[in-house]
Amino acid sequence: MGLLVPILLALLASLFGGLYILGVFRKQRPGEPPLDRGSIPWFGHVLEFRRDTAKFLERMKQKHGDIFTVQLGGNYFTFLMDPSSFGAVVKEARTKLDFNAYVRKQLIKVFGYTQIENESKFLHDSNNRHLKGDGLVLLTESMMKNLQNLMLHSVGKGGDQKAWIEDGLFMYSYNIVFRAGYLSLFGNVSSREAGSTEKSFEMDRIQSDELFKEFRKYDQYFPKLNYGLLSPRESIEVKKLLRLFWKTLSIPVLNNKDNPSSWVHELQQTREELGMKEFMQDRYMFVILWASQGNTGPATFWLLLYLMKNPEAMAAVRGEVDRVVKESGQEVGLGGPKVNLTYDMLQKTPILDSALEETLRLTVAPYLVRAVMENMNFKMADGRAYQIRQGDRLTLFPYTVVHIDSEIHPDPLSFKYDRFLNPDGSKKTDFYKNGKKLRYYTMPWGAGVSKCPGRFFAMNEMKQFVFFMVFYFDLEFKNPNEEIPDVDVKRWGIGAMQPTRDIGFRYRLRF
Ligand code: HEM
Ligand SMILES: *[C@@H]1O[C@H](CO)[C@@H](O)[C@H](O)[C@H]1NC(C)=O
Ligand SMILES: *[C@@H]1O[C@H](CO)[C@@H](O)[C@H](O)[C@H]1NC(C)=O
Ligand SMILES: CC(=O)N[C@H]1CO[C@H](CO)[C@@H](O)[C@@H]1O
Repeated sequence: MGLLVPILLALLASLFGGLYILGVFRKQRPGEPPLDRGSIPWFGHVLEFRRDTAKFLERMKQKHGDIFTVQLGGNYFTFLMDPSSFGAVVKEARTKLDFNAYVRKQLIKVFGYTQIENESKFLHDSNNRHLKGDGLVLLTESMMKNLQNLMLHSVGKGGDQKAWIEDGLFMYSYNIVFRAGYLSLFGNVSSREAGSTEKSFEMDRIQSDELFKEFRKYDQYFPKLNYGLLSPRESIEVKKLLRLFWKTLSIPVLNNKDNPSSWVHELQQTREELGMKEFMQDRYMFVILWASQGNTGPATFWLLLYLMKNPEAMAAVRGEVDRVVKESGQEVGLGGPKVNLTYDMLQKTPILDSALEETLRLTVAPYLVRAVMENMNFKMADGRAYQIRQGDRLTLFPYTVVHIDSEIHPDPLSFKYDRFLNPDGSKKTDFYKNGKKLRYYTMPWGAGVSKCPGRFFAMNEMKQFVFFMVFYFDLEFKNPNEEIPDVDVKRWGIGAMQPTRDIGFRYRLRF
């Protein structure tokens, strides 16, 4: 009897503790946003959220208004659905809303990588030094050379130069942009090692293609991996892939390459100097490969697809591209030199810029997540204030809230290549909601401290690829009545969306 009471008490305590952890007792306190825990303890709404995030958030918004808290897999996420209030999140101090606290956990879970002290400060320093200004010019030049190698190596080399070549538009775009981007950042096979320059170009083509095939496998597991939903068999497969990437990108291998970018070089150097173990440096190299190559290829696919579907847009972009080449004074023919597509030429393409911005609006859909570091009082643009609890996550999903809001972007699901152009040909930046001009009218790169540092390079890469495609080639759908495919809804929140199926197309030299 004497023992029974403490045992019962302990049981009760652990039962309550368990229920507490499952989130059963959490109630909306006065001043907090509406709370929707969902019907399943701990998991909350995670199934519906995963099935189609955009649809789920639309439903929650109808039900609760423009701020609410939902339970997802043991965590509470507060979604802010009012674009005019985004600035208050983006500009909040790091002591209250921290980006890195969330990223650190994801990096361990998804990439097996443990951050160094002051990781984000070191990253920012390197970004500022090498992804802008002169560093960006160099990277862009590398990208051009690598694109020429991958896309145009057989041009003017005999064979039937006017033959059509068939491929899948998604796989073709993703493959080329991934490989050229990878070679530009991580360096190419040295001619010393290959024996000749010609041979080194060929080895770059072969090795980058092998890497892409493996990367694509990991990429397809990524949504499940990100949510911890892999089956045991898939987990084993993913670990195998990771080991392969770590080997391919290992420090000795990279040290042997020619022309690595100063950005990647410095990121690695910093870690070495701080005494990071070499295996962890290798893992970091894959984090960088993933961040830099996972989105540009898919986004470029959509851009090319929308241009092919919209003859007027295609004609406008092609006219601009032809003019830019002509004005550069280059004589381009089959046997002659390839277009030297310089950084300066890329600054003279407002129509292509607008078509790209429009594509990103329609097809790039990241979440922006911030960890709430202390209880805070959050003020919305219209003056309402809410208590947000420490330990929760404040989240923005600009795709639903900004990109496809019909008040901000009329006829929001249509591709309009000149949506971001003023009548005088300059970049359009004034967009309104409730009569107020918006600072954040499209957000493919995120915002604030976590805003994508690679965006200038990314835009150049995508423009360079499309520039070469429309300048050098006639493009046709295999099926003349081809439709725009649906997006794979499992990828909401990750970045650039991918199509549910590929599109057959063919290309052949224009001249
Ligand atoms: C279309 C192409 C791209 C898109 C749509 C994109 C989008 C994004 C977004 C939305 C974030 C922020 C994530 C967040 O707030 O949680 C991000 C972060 C990042 N991106 Fe990009 N990105 C692209 C290409 C690139 C490229 C080419 C590079 C490198 C050259 C790059 C390097 C990075 C890095 C290093 C971060 C992490 C920043 C940090 O932790 O502070 N991205 N990107
Ligand atoms: C990290 O930053 C803090 C504060 O700026 C500094 O005191 C510390 O030495 C830094 N650590 C490293 C490894 O640089
Ligand atoms: C391409 O143009 C750049 C900038 O004008 C120049 O530095 C470079 O030498 C040119 N490359 C070729 C192959 O003509
Ligand atoms: C495709 C490409 O850019 N190859 C380069 C690799 O590095 C060597 C050595 O610097 C260059 O000569 C190649 O042009």
